[in-house]
Formats: sequence, C-alpha cells, structure tokens
Amino acid sequence: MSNYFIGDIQGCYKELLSLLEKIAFDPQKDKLWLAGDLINRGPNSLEVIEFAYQNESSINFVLGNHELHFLAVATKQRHIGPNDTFQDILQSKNLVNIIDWLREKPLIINNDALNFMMVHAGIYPLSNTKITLAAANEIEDKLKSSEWLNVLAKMYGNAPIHPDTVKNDWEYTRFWLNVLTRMRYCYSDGSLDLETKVPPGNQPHELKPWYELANQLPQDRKIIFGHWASLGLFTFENIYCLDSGCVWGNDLTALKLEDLTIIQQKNLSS
Ligand SMILES: [Mn+2]
Repeated sequence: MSNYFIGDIQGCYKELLSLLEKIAFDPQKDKLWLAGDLINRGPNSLEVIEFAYQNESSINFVLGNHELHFLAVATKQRHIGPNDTFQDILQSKNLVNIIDWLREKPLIINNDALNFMMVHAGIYPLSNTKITLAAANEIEDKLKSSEWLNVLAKMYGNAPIHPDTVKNDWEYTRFWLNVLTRMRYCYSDGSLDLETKVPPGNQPHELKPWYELANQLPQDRKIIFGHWASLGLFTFENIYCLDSGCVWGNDLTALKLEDLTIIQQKNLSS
C-alpha cells in the first residue's frame, strides 16, 4: 500500500490517467491525496470529478479556489467567468450530488498517522496550528450548514488582509478562505497580498512567500500544497508545492509519501 500526493489537476484527465498508470495506482490498496483545484481552466473537469467521486474510498482531497468558485457558480451566487471551463459539470445529470459531495470536503487535511498537513494554497505563517485548524473547521462546518450559500456569496474579495482587522464573522470567513485557498505572498507584518502570482525572486521586494515568513508553521510534519503554478514543483525543508502547471502545458506531479520519489506526467496536448 502506498500514498501519493498529487498537485493541481485542473481538468487534465488524460494526464491524470497516464500518471496513475505510471505509479501503477491500485484503488484497492493505494491512497491518493489531491491538493485541490481538480477542475477548471483545463479540458475535462467533469471526468476528473467523476473519477474522484467514483473512487471516493481511495481518493481524498482538499477544496481549492476553483472548487469553491464552481460551487458559487453552480448555485447562482456568481456568474461564470470567460475563462471557466466547468460547463460540463454544470450540465451533468449528477450536478446536485456533486455539489453536495463537494460541500462535505475539507479545507485542510491534518493526518497524524501519516504525519502531514495538506492545504490548497497555504498555512497562515503567523498563527499556530490550533488556530488554523479551528478556522478551517469552522468554515467547513458552515459549508455543510444552512449558511452555505452565504459563504459562497460573501467569500469573494481580498479584504481584510490581516487577521487583526477582522470585524465580523463574514470577514473572518473570507480572510481564512483566502489564506487556505488563494495565498501566495505576505507582507512582513503578515498582511496578505492576493494579486502577485510571479515566481519568488520576481516579486516586489516588500513581499515574501508565505512559507518564508518568521513563522509558527508546524515543523514536525510535511506541509503539502498546490495553487502556485509559477512556483512549480518545490521543496523547502518540510514544505512541498506540487502544482507544476499541467494545465499550462507543463507537468502533473505525484509525490510518493513512503520514499519521497517524484513521478511526473507531461501535458499531453502541448
Ligand atoms: Mn488554486
């Protein structure tokens, strides 16, 4: 039995199947841990979602910004954007089940047995693990509750950018959703910058990647994330970014937990 972490798939179903063939994935024995953004921007969002849905006993994943955006569009809280490519899921006969199933998915997986924490974008570097997990759990509960449509309607926007300026429940929800599913860079005081997407080294000098801030990040376990295609496959101490930009013509990456081998599949259309 093996455990594999896989970065952002974004509808690249052909590449997912090829990657699973390379690792000889056996759904009876192996487990996949996906870092979110299974869908959108790429060609086959519905196939990826159906695959994850049908193999639920062997596939775990965290919600990414694209799953949350899909939920907002599917429930008419938001208009579909010109670059969104999940019309296939919106037209699926299984849409209602897919929506309810996504609502149950976590924002963070903190696995003590396998010693890792997985999140789509990042862990807030100036808060301790307890505060971060409590925030994630609170929002997960809201998404499962009757308040879920309000979460989807009110999650858009960049403010507040610092936890000390949070004034109410909805600002708290938006701040933490932005941390968990959109963050790349922070200012040194811990304020979020949610616009800069360039690779580290090219950013304005006052910004640092979230994982470089003087921090309270857990040291005793692997931290796995995706979301940052321009960072690409990256490791820094116990921290691993697995978004290697398959949807942008690059690679889909799997990291095997047991021996830390990297297995990649190139984009098959480019
Ligand atoms: Mn993302």
